[in-house]
Amino acid sequence: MQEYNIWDTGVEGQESEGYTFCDGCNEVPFCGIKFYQKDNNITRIESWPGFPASPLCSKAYATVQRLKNPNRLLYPLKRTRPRGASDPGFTRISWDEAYETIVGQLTRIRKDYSPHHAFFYVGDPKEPRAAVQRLAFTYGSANYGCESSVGCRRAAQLAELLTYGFPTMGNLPTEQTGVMLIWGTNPAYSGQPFMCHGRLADARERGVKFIVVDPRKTPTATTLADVHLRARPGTTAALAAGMMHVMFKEGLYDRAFSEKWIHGLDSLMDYTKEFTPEKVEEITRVPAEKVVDAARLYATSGPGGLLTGAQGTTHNLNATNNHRALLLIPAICGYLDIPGGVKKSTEPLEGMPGPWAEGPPVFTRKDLLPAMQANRLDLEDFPVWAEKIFEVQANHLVEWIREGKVKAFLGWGLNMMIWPQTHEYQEAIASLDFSMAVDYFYRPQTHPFVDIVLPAAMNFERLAPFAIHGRKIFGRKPVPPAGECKEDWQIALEIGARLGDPEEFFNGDVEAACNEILSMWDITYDDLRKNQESGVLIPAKGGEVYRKYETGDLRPDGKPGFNTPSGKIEAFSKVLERYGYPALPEYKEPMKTSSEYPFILISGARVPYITHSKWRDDAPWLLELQSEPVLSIHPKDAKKNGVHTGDMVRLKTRFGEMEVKAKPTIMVPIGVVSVMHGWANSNVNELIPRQFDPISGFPPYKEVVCSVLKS
Ligand SMILES: Nc1nc2c(c(=O)[nH]1)N[C@H]1C(S)=C(S)[C@@H](COP(=O)(O)OP(=O)(O)OC[C@H]3O[C@@H](n4cnc5c(=O)[nH]c(N)nc54)[C@H](O)[C@@H]3O)O[C@H]1N2
Ligand SMILES: Nc1nc2c(c(=O)[nH]1)N[C@H]1C(S)=C(S)[C@@H](COP(=O)(O)OP(=O)(O)OC[C@H]3O[C@@H](n4cnc5c(=O)[nH]c(N)nc54)[C@H](O)[C@@H]3O)O[C@H]1N2
Ligand code: SF4
Ligand SMILES: [Mo]
Repeated sequence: MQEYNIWDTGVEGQESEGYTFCDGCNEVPFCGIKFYQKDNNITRIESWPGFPASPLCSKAYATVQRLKNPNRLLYPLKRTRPRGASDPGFTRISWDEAYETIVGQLTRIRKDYSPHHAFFYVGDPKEPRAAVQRLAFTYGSANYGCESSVGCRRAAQLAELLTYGFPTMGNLPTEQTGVMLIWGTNPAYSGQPFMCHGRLADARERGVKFIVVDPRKTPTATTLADVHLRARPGTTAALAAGMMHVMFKEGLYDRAFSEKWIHGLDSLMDYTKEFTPEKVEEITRVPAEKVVDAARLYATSGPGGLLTGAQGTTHNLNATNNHRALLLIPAICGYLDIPGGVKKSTEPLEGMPGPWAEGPPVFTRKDLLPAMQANRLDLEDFPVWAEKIFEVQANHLVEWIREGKVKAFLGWGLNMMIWPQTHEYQEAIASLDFSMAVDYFYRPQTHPFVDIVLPAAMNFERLAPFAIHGRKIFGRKPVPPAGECKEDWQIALEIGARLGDPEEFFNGDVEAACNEILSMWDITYDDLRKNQESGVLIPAKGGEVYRKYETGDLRPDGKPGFNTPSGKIEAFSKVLERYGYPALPEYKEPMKTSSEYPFILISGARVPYITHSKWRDDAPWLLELQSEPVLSIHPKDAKKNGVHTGDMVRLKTRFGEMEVKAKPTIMVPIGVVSVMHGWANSNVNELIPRQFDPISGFPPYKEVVCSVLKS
């Protein structure tokens, strides 16, 4: 096996430069870090000059503190006491022993059962993915999943594919944009992939109008919104139907476009008839006149843009249809793929569907997937998902393990608290023949339930993957890994090399694997080194083309139209109809409040200094900024319940309960409370049921009803 290919890290006693990307919010290599190091210590960092995403936020600075954290995993570990024991007795082992165990188990499982009985998984970190996908598919398993096939971006993407035939989270306003619709995202704090609050504020200065849909008074809403629609969580389909009702009734929609390009326009018009502004007010708690104002503003101030979140609209039991409904608003206004509207980029980098969340198909060996489609575990449970999304919907893992359909679980960046009723996944994974996890730190909510824990090199210490921004590619200049840490790609490649054909896995050489991908654009990692700061631009073949539904550029067969079964935007989805689901984006009433459970619970709305389960003891600097989870409750609700700032309260649903500190704030509306997720000692996902949207399989992280009582 080849040794890790480290770079010249400079002369002893002298400071030298390095380059890497921040992985602080689990975005694909997003913001660039230029760092200075001396004697294997990072001495300072700054925003990478010329890198498209900057400036760095507090979490990037915390990656320096994280690097030298004394609690870091530095060696491979194996468990010596029973799985789930309070002290599982992890002891240090060599990489050889770790690999022999893993490869031995994978070989046995392939022989005794099938390769599909091994489930490969990557949590929210995007960087390990391409290598892990190649490992899973080459080993022969159809069953690869990720955070997005538990509860992140892909449900919205499923809605986009069913409705528009292409994925889009919308885009930033351009010079032509007249109005923006921002639905269920708070880019002032988070946001994917734009982190664009400043650019939105600039657009507002230019006169662009903003409609923001969010139950909470977020900084995005308070700084941008001309109209803020504070819809009750989970009621997106009703609000969207109400806005379309007004547009249809007042003749504000783009009739010529809609009649030509929307499949099921008449049924949509029929369906939205009953969603009068008054009825929509009753359902969503948005005043009727605001529904009318928003509809008029959006339809008459175009071109209109759209910005949606990865998950704000899909963390409920009507996820797919809620998201489908909102997508139809820009569609009936004729704003799709026009300058200033909802653009579908003409020039993505060839061979790269979306940087790193999904690896380059040629490299990841996606060509092996069609022959394995019948072996996907989600095929029966979530057939629409299985048809459209290559990652396996991973929420029925508990059942599959109980039924003996999964025997081994291999996780990179695995956090078991991601799942609703976390303990059921912990118990299920603990009952497997074999499991392993790769991480930066030992995680008490996850690692006691697996057999082997491997130490991952951090952002400053790895070469792969390189960064892609639009058509520009940037390489890294790392320092050597601490202890015996290895980068995620190297671990995946070395397992692959030992499993079978070492050539297929570049003999474990990360740079050779990167070069295989870079060869798609006729460059090598050395070219990235030669253009370290500026990156390498891969020139586009042509200019931006709009209205591609007319030119045939949206469909693989080159015919005009959208890439859907009808060739049109599908208000009425032929795919959903084929599987017996509601074909129109129907509204479904969320869980009902009662005197016992009077509040609706939003769990996991993002906060600036924390990403999910990370950054607690990892980086004490950030812990100083956000030291504990809090529950936001409206001051009037707090007063009614005798709750004051800083009081401990008992948050309870029919499915679980926990203690948390209360923070009365007008950020949440009356009747809604919001709590942070990812805290090991108050894991809100134990309060969320294992119930799922039947189409996407998404859990109701932002729908469940609850009570709040002073402890
Ligand atoms: N209640 C509730 N639950 C939610 C959500 C919510 O809003 N509410 N949001 C959902 C969403 S959108 C998401 S994305 C998920 C979060 O998805 P998770 O997968 O739970 O994300 P993290 O908590 O960041 O966990 C990542 C783990 O990977 C490790 N890690 C970080 N970077 C790397 C790396 O590069 N390599 C390796 N090997 N390990 C690494 C970290 O140390 C951590 O242990 O949670 C989902 N769950
Ligand atoms: N600082 C930080 N940044 C992050 C992350 C992080 O944990 N911390 N996580 C990263 C990840 S994995 C993701 S997925 C993205 C998430 O990025 P976003 O999707 O922008 O997530 P949030 O900032 O929580 O914004 C979602 C908003 O949806 C609102 N909401 C809840 N229910 C509904 C509803 O039914 N309808 C509407 N219209 N709105 C609703 C919430 O009040 C919340 O303000 O952020 C990424 N960036
Ligand atoms: S927004 Fe902050 S945490 Fe996210 S990549 Fe950029 S610097 Fe890192
Ligand atoms: Mo996410």
